[in-house]
Amino acid sequence: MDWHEAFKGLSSELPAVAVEHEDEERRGLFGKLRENLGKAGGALREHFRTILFDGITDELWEQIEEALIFADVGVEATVRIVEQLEREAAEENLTTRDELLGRLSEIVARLLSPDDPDERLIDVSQQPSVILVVGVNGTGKTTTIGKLAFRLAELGKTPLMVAADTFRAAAVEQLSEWASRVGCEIVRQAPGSDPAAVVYDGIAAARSRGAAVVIVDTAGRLHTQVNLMNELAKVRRVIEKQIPGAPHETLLVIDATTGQNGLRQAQVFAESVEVTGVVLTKLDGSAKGGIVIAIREELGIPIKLIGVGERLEDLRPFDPDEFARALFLDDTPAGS
Ligand SMILES: Nc1nc2c(ncn2[C@@H]2O[C@H](COP(=O)(O)OP(=O)(O)O)[C@@H](O)[C@H]2O)c(=O)[nH]1
Ligand SMILES: [Mg+2]
Repeated sequence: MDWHEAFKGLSSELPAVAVEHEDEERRGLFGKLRENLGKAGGALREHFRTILFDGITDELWEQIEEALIFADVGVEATVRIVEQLEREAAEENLTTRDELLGRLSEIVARLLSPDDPDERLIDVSQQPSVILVVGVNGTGKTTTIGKLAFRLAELGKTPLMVAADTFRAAAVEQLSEWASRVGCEIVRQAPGSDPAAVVYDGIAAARSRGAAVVIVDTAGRLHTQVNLMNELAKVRRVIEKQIPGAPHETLLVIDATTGQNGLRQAQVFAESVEVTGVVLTKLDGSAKGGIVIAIREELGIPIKLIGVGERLEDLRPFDPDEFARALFLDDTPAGS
């Protein structure tokens, strides 16, 4: 999936430079994802290599279940996936390793695909659009904002960053560094300021300067979790008051290496703020990848973006088919 397909509301006339860039990226996309996913995909494929596919037995299904659970897929989702695989294998007489893993990858891809394909898009159709970024400290919020702003700028949607993580002085500095790397504007105040006030200024600035997308960084930890959730709710209200219907996106950032703990974080945030999508980061690290499936299955929130490294280019739109193939299949499929 290409970047220009990841957004709702882009002009169909893309800057030439962005298109060129995407052409380059499309080449070897699959191999690159595989490479980027590193251990995340590797661990699961490795695990499957140890399974002998020499006959459809209960033991085979148990081994597949074990591999999925080990990869953070979660018990409920695993049971559902393996039951489906068993059913389809029986109906269609699938027996070989290639047939079974191929089907497993298809089942997972289906499961990861929202019923409405538009649901996975990031809405930047309003002028300005507001994207609120939330999540626990250290998950990769600020880094993701830098990477997302980079892509938006490339696609001709001028971003403006708002440093509403005022709790830590370093957080404002870090976001400012990303802004200068991307070459976009940032609205900030002194550390300790009221985040709602910074957001108010940010939206006013975006309006007067004609910025297309306002991306709001937020704190990931306060003195208590209740404080944090109250603050996020207040920030939301300030945004909504200035622009009815905003924020147009609330992206929850989750560190994939935290496994099932990431799922619990997601639950807490989803209950307090209206999360419209998940950004799953650090899939290039020691993550086992299956958490993508657990989040989609158990929370029903679409995964919109994945982080696969620390560089500006290391954010990608989430593509269920591509992702499932990278998790389960060894061979590069024809056509990619
Ligand atoms: N390997 C890797 N590191 C990441 C990724 N995203 C963020 N990081 C790193 O995670 C750390 C915390 O990121 P930061 O953006 O400061 O998190 P925040 O506290 O949520 O704002 C930094 O060292 C980032 O470089 C990713 O996709 N892959
Ligand atoms: Mg931060």
